[in-house]
Amino acid sequence: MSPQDAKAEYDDKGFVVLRGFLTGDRLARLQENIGRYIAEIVPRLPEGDAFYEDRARPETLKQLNRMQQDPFFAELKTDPLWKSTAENLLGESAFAQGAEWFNKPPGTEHPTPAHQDNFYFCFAPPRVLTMWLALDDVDAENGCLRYIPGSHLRGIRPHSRTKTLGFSQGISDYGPDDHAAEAAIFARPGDLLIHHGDTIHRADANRSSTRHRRSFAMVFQGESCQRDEAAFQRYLQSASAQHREMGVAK
Ligand SMILES: O=C(O)CCC(=O)C(=O)O
Repeated sequence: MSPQDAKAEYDDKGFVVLRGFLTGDRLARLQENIGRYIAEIVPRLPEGDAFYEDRARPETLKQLNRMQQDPFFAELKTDPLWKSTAENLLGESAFAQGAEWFNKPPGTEHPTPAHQDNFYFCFAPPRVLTMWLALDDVDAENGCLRYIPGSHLRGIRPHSRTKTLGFSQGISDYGPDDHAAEAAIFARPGDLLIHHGDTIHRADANRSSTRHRRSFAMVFQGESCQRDEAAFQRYLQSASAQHREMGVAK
């Protein structure tokens, strides 16, 4: 897809899918470094940087935050391919906040609640986007992302506390009309899903007993973004309260 077409689709729907964004050596290098990070770095991380469905079972690792503490991922934040793609869609110069990894391991009950990322980030103007790269085949069975097209144009919906570690707030009045409007996005390894910070999205649990549903994500914020610090502090306090309740140390 041309950069112009990608921007037109992103502006219209609040998301765009770039098929085969990473292929060959580039995809293999990312996969290798994620494997290395999980094997060598994760065992030494504080609890807040690595979330498990069940900490006693390492195979249930489901989320990695702040991966930019590792030089490979720090460098990826300024990689021209990722950065220029984000800047084209945002329409201004932008920088990456950090790198994250998400999984829905098989055999875990782990849906992603409906939410808008910018409810967490608190940016105005909302010139922020999330780039979510599939690392496995992703479909309805293993919990693909589901977007509501055009929802980025309708503001932030009310959110309330959830019991999902890593997604502490979800849309509180998500209903049948929302479910009916969802676009389910199936993906292959290397496909990139990009969504606007105000786009509503969610994912079901992984219903497969054998397949993982892994992804690598980076959030880019445009230079014009200003944080509403009071709202952001309220969000951080609520996320910390959830972590305390769920027994996750900082
Ligand atoms: O991987 C998921 O299920 C959720 C990811 C997500 O919500 C995000 O990257 O904004």
